[in-house]
Amino acid sequence: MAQISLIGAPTDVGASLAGCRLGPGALRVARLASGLRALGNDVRDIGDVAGPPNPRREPVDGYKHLPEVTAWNHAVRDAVAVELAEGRLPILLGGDHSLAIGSISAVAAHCRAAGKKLLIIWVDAHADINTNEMTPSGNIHGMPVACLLGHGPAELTGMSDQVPAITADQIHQVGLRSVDPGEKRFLAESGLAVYDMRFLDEVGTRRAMTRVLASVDAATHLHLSLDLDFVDPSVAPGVGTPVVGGPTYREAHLVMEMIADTGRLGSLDIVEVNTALDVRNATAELAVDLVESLFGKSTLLRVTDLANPPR
Ligand code: B3U
Ligand code: MN
Ligand code: MN
Repeated sequence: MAQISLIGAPTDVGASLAGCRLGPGALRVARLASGLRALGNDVRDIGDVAGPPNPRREPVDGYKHLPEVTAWNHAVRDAVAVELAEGRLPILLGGDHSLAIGSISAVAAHCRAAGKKLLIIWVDAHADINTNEMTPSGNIHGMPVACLLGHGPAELTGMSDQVPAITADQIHQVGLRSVDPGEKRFLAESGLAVYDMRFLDEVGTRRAMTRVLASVDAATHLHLSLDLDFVDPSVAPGVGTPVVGGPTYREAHLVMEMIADTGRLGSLDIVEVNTALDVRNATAELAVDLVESLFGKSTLLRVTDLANPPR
């Protein structure tokens, strides 16, 4: 059982469309806290961090809303750091995916101080590894992975205790199916592990996740960055940049269940739930279902034998 802290960051300053600023409220309405409590966890909702409104300006130097994205990320980084220092498991309720810069910067610094091995699982339809030179949109929610790897404006690359905040071997991406031309090159050059949709189709979700989790041991801190546009839009319609051809409801659950089985989840981002585009809060409810699986909800009582995982 975990001691969980919910941290809301109601903003869409990094996104293409407005609406995911309503994500934290939608996740709370979908009963995230009580769902986690029902599984035996201690849950504290610290409320929402504050930041500037969405000015809806055009990009400057290839970045849309850089000062606002920076301010929100400072608030998120500081709140996540406080909860980690108290030994709690922070769940960031986004908000758009640019907020993972602040969240993961705090997690990376915490892991270095605590002597933990950080592994980030980035579950997304997109690679989010654009720079201001490659971006087709200027939206910073398409850039957090690049910023965490040290490619981006100093305001965003310098959020952790060192630059870069993480190295490419610390991040595995799952579910990609929309990658821009510059991102493809960057991914190839950085050697980042990518389990794209073709890989999931050909090899299967279970075998892909077995590989993702192969290095996990007792010293590992797993961070899951869950962009809801990972799931097929037929199941998760409430996202700003839906991409057809994503995992089904059950395939997405298997990803969560296999992470749960490791017992090593240390922090989580739930991002890009866009209530303005959603259908009867279905995407927020899906997110809560997925998070319940991530925290061990299962149909049957299960005894996980990590030494002898099923092949
Ligand atoms: N790669 C595109 C689209 C995108 C990235 N992340 C989201 N959409 N959510 C971009 O604008 O960088
Ligand atoms: Mn994303
Ligand atoms: Mn995405």
